[in-house]
Amino acid sequence: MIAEKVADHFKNIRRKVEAGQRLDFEDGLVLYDPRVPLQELGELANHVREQKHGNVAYYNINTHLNPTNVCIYRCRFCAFRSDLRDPKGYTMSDEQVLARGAEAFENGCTEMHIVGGLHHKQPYEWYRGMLEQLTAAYPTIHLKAWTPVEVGWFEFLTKMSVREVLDDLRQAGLGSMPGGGAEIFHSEVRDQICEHKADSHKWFEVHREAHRLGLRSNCTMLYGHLEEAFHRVDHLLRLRELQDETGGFQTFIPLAFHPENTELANLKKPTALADLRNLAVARLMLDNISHIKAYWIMLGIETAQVALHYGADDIDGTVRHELIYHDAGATTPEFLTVQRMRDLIAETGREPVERDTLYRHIHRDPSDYRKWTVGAPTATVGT
Ligand code: V47
Ligand code: SF4
Repeated sequence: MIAEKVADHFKNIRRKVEAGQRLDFEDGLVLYDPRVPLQELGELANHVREQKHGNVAYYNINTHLNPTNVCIYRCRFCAFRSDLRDPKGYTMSDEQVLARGAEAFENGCTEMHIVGGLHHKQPYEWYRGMLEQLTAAYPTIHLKAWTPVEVGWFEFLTKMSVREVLDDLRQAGLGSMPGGGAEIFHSEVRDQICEHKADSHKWFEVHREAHRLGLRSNCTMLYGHLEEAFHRVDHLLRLRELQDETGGFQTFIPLAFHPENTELANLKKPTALADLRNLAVARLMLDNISHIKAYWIMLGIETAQVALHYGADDIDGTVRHELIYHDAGATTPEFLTVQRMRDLIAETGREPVERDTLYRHIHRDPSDYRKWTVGAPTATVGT
């Protein structure tokens, strides 16, 4: 497309967005065209973001738990995984998992984000048991756990259906599902970066079933590796389609590829400009997903701050014990204090609001920060 055509098409996109009309595949390709000025794209995404969320920017108080890094798969973008006998390999005992629960409780966490490798020697009961034990010991902490990759593995281990596995995990304490394992759905790319693990059909089957059971979930897209713009637009449209059907996605998180210590270490990490473009395009294309998350661990604090004016309304949580990005070269701090989190949002002119995993407002007891009450959901999921 010649430059004038791109400019005309972008004008048309602006008219569509202002009229509340849905963007299509061709529009998505134009938004990714570097000739569309990032500043103008950001302004349009910010317009939608403010229509949906006003001046509010969300954060939560959470921690990560990666119970093992031993994994049967070898995704080419992954620096976290390990073999069983590798000195880096670890698998947590029940006591270690519970100690993490105790630490989360002491820190006032409302959420534990639990994902890890697929350990070929650990039974399904180990994975399920940790949800059950954490829920029994710390019932106020929401467990956002496992991706379709793990659920597919549990299906294999137990011979239960996806629905039965999810129902069983829910009874053990599963509160919702994180967005991982999505990578890039298009098989041209997926077959090159994670050929063996859950394919796009499995990923959508698991989220569809989870939504049918009333569980909420998140969704992601890993960008900046072997994919091209049309793979990304295809990815976003597939997510939008499931959201039309179920309304169960809460937030979309674009994930920038970190190449260090991976099989794709020859590639460069995406620039901050690419990060902001991905966030803005997502805000414009995913008209039916409420929240866009600028995951500060991955973006860096400065880009996450700018992102709050490029379509994002959430910067994730205080986070502790993050491994997936730090193993792959992330230089962000290991965690942020609540005050730092609030300050960095306030510095951008946005109003910091603490949320729980389901985007309900959290009101802390001023005399004991480990006690809180929960307000109404901030927005209907799917709007
Ligand atoms: O699926 C793995 C990605 C994901 C690398 O739901 C990498 O709230 C970049 O899904 N460089 C897991 N990305 C993380 C994830 C997530 C993170 C924060 C919040 C939520 C949420 C979900 O991380 C994986 C994969 O796409 N990943 N290795 C890497 N080297
Ligand atoms: Fe295993 Fe997940 Fe890493 Fe793939 S991304 S190798 S499934 S830990």
